[in-house]
Amino acid sequence: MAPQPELAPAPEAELAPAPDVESDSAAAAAASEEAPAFEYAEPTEGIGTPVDGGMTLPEQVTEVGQEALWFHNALLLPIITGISLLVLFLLLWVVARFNRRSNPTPSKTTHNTFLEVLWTLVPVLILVGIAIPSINLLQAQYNLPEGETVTVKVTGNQWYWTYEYPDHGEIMLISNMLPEEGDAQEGQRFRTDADGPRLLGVDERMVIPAGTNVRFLVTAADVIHSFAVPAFWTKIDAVPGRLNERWVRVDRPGVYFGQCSELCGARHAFMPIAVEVVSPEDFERWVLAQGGSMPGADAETSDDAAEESATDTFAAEAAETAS
Ligand SMILES: [Cu+2]
Repeated sequence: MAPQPELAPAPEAELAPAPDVESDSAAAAAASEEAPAFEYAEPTEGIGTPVDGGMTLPEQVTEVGQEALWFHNALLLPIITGISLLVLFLLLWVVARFNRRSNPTPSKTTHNTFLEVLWTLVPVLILVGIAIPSINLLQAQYNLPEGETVTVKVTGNQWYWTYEYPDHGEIMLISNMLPEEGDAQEGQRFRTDADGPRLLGVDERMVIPAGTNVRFLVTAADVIHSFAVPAFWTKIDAVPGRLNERWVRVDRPGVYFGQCSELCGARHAFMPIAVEVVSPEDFERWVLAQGGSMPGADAETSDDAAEESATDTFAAEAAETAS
C-alpha cells in the first residue's frame, strides 16, 4: 500500500474565528454563555453508516430516497432482469434450433411486418414506462417544497468540507477527518467509535433539523468535488464558481455519513461527510452553542408570548364561565 499523503494542514486556526473574539455585542456573548452545551450523538450501526458485505443500496431516510429506492428495486431491476433473461433465452434457442445440423435448409424469409412492429413498439413502451417515473423523481430532487427551509452552503476544499449557515448568524464550520489513534499527532484529537467508522469520523459534523426542508447549496473552492450522502439519495458535484442546489428532508434523527465522490487529488479518500440530524429543539440549541441565532428569533418570541398570554386569558375566562 502506498504511504498515506501528508495530512492537510488544518485550516481551522486561520479560518474559524474564535467564538469569544467574534462576540462583540453583549447580547451575543450572553446568548453563547447561556446556550446549553450540545453533544454529538453516537451513530447507529447500519443506518447512515456502511454495512459489512453490503451489496444493495442503503436504507433511505428521505422521501425522495425511498421513492428512488422503490424505482430501482421494484421497477428497474425486474425489467432489466426480464430483458436479460429473454435475450439469453432467444440466443440459446437460435443456437440450438437453427444450427446447420438441425436446420439444413434455412428459410428464405426476410421480412415479418408483425414481428418488426412488435419489436419496435415493445421497447418504446418499456422506455416510456421508465421515463415517466424517472422524470418525476428527477424533478422531486430539485424542486424544494414551500415552507420553512434551512439553508446550508457546502464548500468542497482540498481536502476538507466547510459548512455555512447563512440564515443562522453566519455560522461556519470546517470539517476535517479525524485521524486514527496511532496516526494522531501529540495532543491532536483522534477518532473514537462515537465519532463513526474509520475514515468517516470528522471533527465538526454538519447539523440539520429533522422534519424540516434543508437546502444544500454546493460549491467548491479549488477543484471539483462531489457532495454525497448515500442515505439521503444525495450526490451532487461541487464545482468552483458554480452553485448547485439539492434539498432533503430527513425525519429520522441520527448520524449519516458520506464521502467526497469526485476524484479531487491526493487526499480525495480522506474528506468524509458526517451529517447529524437532530430534533428542531436540539438544532436551535446547537445554533446557539455555535454562537449563531435562529432567523427571526426575536420577532417570533414576542409574537408567541403575546399569543400565549392571549390564549391563557381566554382559557381562564372560559373556565370561569364554565364554573
Ligand atoms: Cu473532494
